Amino acid sequence: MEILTKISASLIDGDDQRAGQLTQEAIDAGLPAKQILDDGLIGGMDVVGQRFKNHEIYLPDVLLAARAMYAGMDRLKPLLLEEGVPSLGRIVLGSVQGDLHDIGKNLVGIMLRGAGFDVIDLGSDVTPEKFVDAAREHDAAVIGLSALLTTTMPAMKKVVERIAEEGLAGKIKVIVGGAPVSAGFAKEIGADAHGYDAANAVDCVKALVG
Ligand code: B1M
Repeated sequence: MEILTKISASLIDGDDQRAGQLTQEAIDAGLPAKQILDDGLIGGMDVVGQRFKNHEIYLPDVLLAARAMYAGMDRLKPLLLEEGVPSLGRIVLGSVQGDLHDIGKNLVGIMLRGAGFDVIDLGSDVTPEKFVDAAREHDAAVIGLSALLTTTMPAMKKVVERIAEEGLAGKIKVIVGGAPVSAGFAKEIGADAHGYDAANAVDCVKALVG
């Protein structure tokens, strides 16, 4: 679909104004929010990631693309959030220690809120102690961890270990996700679930809270 290709292109160009405008046009044309997100915005970001990996573009270009992604997400947010849904439970969410990537984590937060969860978002670069302290303080049933770097994935294991050290194993469940994180890795570190995308994260958290 042409509009989705244009949205991807605006992201690749790092043009936040255009990304916002085109996303609005797609919404006005009646395209489903999930399709705009997956095939337009995330599709563009995948190309950016590939070009960055191949050294065809540099960090400032990726930052501009992230800004454009947020401009699009801002327009989609009201469509992904449903008002008045009773709370299904509380989840503490964040990007793990050392990781500043927050776009995917924020999408997961939006979708969870949209599904009726009470989300306490701790932001990015969150220490294991902070995750567990916040879960205890807010009486959260689940901690959601996001990592985009292979070097920050071990921080997920530290959160699982910290939960066990504090005698909270089984009481606080852990879901992990992010591009380099697999179901196998989740199992290996003792996490309770792996979400492969934001919608799947919602299904997993629903299953975790019963
Ligand atoms: Co960075 N970066 N980055 N970056 N960046 C990647 C991740 C990279 C793969 C690029 C590449 O080389 N191709 C690479 C990692 C390589 C590796 O570890 N093997 C990389 C690198 C190297 C770096 C730096 C080290 C670069 C440098 O400084 N030299 C640096 C690290 C900074 C740090 O964190 N300490 C860095 C910095 C940045 C920016 C700040 C410029 C920017 C982030 C801006 C921001 O987040 N506010 C950035 C970006 C944008 C990317 C790419 C291009 C895009 C990430 C993204 O937002 N994708 C990325 C390449 C790529 O992934 N294609 C890359 C869109 C987002 C919707 O997808 O986050 O995967 P994602 O989330 C998905 C799923 O994974 C899942 O649901 C989401 C929706 O479907 N999901 C969960 C995510 N979290 C979940 C949690 C769940 C469940 C599902 O449960 C709780």
